[in-house]
Amino acid sequence: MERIYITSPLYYVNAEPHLGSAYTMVITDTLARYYRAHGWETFYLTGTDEHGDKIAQAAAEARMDPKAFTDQVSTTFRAAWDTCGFTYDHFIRTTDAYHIRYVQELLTKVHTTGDIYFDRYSGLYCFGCERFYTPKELRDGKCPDHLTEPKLIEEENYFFRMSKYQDRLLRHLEEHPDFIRPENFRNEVLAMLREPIGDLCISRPKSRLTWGIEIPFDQRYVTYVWFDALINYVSALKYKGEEAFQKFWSEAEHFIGKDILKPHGVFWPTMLMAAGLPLYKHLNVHGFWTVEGQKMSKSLGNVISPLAMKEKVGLDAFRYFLLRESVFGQDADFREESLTTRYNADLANNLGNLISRVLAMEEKYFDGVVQPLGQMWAKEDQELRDRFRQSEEELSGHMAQLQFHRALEAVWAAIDQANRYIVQTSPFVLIKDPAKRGRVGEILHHLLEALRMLSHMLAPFLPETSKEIKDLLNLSEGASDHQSPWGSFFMPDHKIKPPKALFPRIELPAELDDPQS
Ligand code: ME8
Repeated sequence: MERIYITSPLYYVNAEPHLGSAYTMVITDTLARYYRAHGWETFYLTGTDEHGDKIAQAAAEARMDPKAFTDQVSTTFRAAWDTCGFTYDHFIRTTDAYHIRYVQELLTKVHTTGDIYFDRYSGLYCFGCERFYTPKELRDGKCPDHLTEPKLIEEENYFFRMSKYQDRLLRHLEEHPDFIRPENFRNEVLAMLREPIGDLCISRPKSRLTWGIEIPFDQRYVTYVWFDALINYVSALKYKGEEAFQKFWSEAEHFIGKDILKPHGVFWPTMLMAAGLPLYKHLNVHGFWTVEGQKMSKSLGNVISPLAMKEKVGLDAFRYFLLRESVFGQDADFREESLTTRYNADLANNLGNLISRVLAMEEKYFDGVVQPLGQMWAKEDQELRDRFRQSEEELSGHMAQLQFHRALEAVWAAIDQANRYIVQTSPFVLIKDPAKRGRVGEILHHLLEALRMLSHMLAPFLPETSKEIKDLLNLSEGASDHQSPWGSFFMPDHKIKPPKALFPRIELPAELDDPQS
C-alpha cells in the first residue's frame, strides 16, 4: 500500500492563526484528503512550537506563566483548526512530555558520539530570530527579517558539529534534485551549502532563558528552540509507536513557508544525519501572502483570520481562493475584491448554477427520479464523459507536482464542459416535445453523472461542497461510488433531492460588478 506522511510547521504560540498558517493548513489538508481518498495510508501532523525567547516574552507580556500561556494559545490554535475542519491525525505540542523525552534522548545520543561539544562563543544575536548571525548574513548591519541590529553576545554554549555533515548534505541534494522543491528553493540551499555553514549553537544558558528543554547533560542550559521543534517530525511518530515510525518516516513530506527554509533545509537534515536517522523525502516550500499588496502585520491591522473568513464567505470559498489564486512556491496577494470576483464567477456562476440547474430540471421534469440511459450515446454525451475523464487524469498529475491551481483549472474545465453541454443539448427546449422526453431523461442522467464525478474531484479542495453535492444526489457519504464507470451508477429508480443554491452570489457595488460573470 502506498503511504504518505504530511507535516505542517509547528506554529509559534505568540500569535493567533492567520492567513499564512491557514494557507499551510489548507494545502496540507487538501493533500491529506486527496491521498486518503485514493487509498493511501496517510499520516498528517500539525501542532504548536512552544519554547524559546519569543514565547517567553509573549507570556511575560500577557503576564502569564509560560506553561499556562502556551496551554491557552495552543488550545486556541487547535480549536481554530478544528473549526476549519482540518483532518490532521495528530496534534503535537513541543511541551508534550514524550516530545521533551525524545529531544533529550537525541541530544544525549549526538553528544555521546561527539557531535555536540562545549565552547566559548561571541557572536551577533537576533532575539527575534533566536539565532546568531554572521556579519555576511546581515543587511546593513541589521537582521534581514526583523530589521533590527543584533546584539553582541559572548557566552559558553553547546554546539552541534553541523559543518561535519555539509558535504554529505550537498551530495544528497545533488543526487536528489527534487529533495527540496520548487527548484529555486533547492538552489538557495545549494548556495548556502557552497559556503561554510559552520557549527550550530544549540543551547541557551538558563541565566538568560529558562523556558526550554533542559540539556540532559548540563542543567545550566536549555535547548535552542530549533533543535527542539524540528525533532517533532520524528518524536510524534515515535510516540505513535515504532511501527508508525518505520511505516511513515521515509515517506515524510514537509510543508513550510520560505522564511524557515534554512532550519528545514540545512539544520534538520544534518541533525538527522548526526542522529543516524534517514532523511525526509521532500521539503516543499511555499511563498508568502501579502494582503492588498502589504505585509500582514498586527500594527497595520490587516491580519486575515481564517475564522473571520469562514463567517464571511464560508470555508470552502476561502480554501478555493487560496488554492486557485496562488502558484505553489510563489508569493501571492490576498484581495477581498479578487476573492469576491472568483467567488461570483467560479463558485456561484459556474459551479453553483450548474448544480442547481441540473437538480431543478430533474425535479421539475421527472420528480427527481433518475431516468435510464439508452445504448446509443450522442457525440455530446461522449465528449462530456471524456472531458471528465481527462480532467481526472490531469488533476492527479498536477497534485503530484503540487500545482493546486492547475488541478482546480482541470476541474473547472470539466464544469465548463458540463455547462456547455446544457446549452448544446438544450433539455429545457426538448422537454416541450413529448417525443423527446426519453432523450431529456438521458441528458439529465449524464449531467447527474457529471455532478457525481464533481463531488469526488472537488472533495479534497471543497470538502463541504462535495458533501453537499453527494447529499443532494442522495448518495451515502462513505460510498466509493466514484469508481463506478460513467453511466452504470444510478439505478433507474434512484431519487435525488430538491435543488439548493450552494454559493449565493455576493452582491457588489455596481461599479465593481463584472459584466462578464
Ligand atoms: O516559523 N504567508 O512558526 P510561525 C505565508 N515555529 N506563510 C506564512 C506567512 C505569510 N504571510 N506568515 C507566516 C515558525 N507564514 C516555527 C516553525 S517548524 C518545526 C517550526 C508561515 O508560526 C511560515 O512560513 O512563525 C511558517 O511556515 C508558518 O507560517 C508558521 O510560522
